Amino acid sequence: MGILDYVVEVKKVEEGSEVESKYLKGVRHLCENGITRVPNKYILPLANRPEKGRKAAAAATAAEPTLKLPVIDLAKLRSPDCRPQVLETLGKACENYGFFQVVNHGIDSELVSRMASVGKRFFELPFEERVKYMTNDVRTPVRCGTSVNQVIDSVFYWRDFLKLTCHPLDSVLPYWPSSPLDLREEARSYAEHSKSLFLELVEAILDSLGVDTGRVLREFEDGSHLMVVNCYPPCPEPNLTLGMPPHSDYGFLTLLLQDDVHGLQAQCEGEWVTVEPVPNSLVVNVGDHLEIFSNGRYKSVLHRVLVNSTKSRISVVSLHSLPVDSMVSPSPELVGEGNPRLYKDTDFASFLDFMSSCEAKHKNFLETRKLTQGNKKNIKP
Ligand SMILES: O=C(O)CCC(=O)C(=O)O
Repeated sequence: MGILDYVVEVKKVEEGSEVESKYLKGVRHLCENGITRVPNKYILPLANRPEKGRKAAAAATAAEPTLKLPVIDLAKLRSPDCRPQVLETLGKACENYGFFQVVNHGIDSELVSRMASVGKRFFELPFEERVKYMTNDVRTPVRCGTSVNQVIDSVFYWRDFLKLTCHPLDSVLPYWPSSPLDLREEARSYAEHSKSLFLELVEAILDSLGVDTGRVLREFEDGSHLMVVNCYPPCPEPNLTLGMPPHSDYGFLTLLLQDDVHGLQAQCEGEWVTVEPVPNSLVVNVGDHLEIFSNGRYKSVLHRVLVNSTKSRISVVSLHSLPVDSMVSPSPELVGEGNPRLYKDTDFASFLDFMSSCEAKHKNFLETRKLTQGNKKNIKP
């Protein structure tokens, strides 16, 4: 769907209901027009709300159980003496939490701040500027939208997003927003650094799994890379809604830059725990493809985002994986006697189609895993 289709769609909805069209324009637009209650469109059924009985004002504060993620120090990873110990910590983090935190990652803190700042300023642009990039076509190199999948979400989530395809960088760059004026330059530089960091982390992860790195690493160099800037404006009744529903990420690894506002929660031993923002660090989580590749040893864990009543929150998510035309399967080294193959081969493109056709709350890998595990006939020994 192109921009004209989008405008037609907004218009159609407008004719049917002026109220509905407001929601397609995003949460920021809604807030700019002044609201004091959460509209029905965003009110989750009781069972899916952040926490029954949770006080609105206390949303996403230090009163929530918080999680200090295992820390991976890249400076130590690069030191031959310390590397084995760091690889052990990394392996345990991926097995037990599916999440870890990277410090001394080498991405200049000024660049990190400039990226967060330009992302924030994009959402502060007038609606007329942002609407240019609003489309439901998931194949466009730039896409601005709201909720998770605004075409099929029955309940909307309190989140606006800007998605930038980052590979191949030179070809997609001319499509990225030309406003704010520094967006292309900062996002390009951040994307390049994020890719290098991803390659370094993947090499360490393959090492920690005992997998031959050469062949796989070459594939990742040409791998898929999507950057998502998320904006979660303050919400008058944060106990009624979520910024993002429980979901897992489809890729191999996700690198998350979050500002100092609490919001991200990961599922840990059946409980939702808030991931404590740590200055100058990046949060990294295992994606579905790594879970498949590791034959279930590393876990792609459900996570969600809470909103709060006072502060706007910005995050920049970098989703990295294999090339889109590749097949994702358990690594041969990790399948054998005593280690039956747990996942069938997954064609990346169909996986993406499957994901984009699901309602947000079903958009998690556990559903797919149930399908694959239930369908044991298709699982090769
Ligand atoms: O904003 C966050 O902290 C997490 C966002 C997220 O999970 C996503 O974009 O998939």
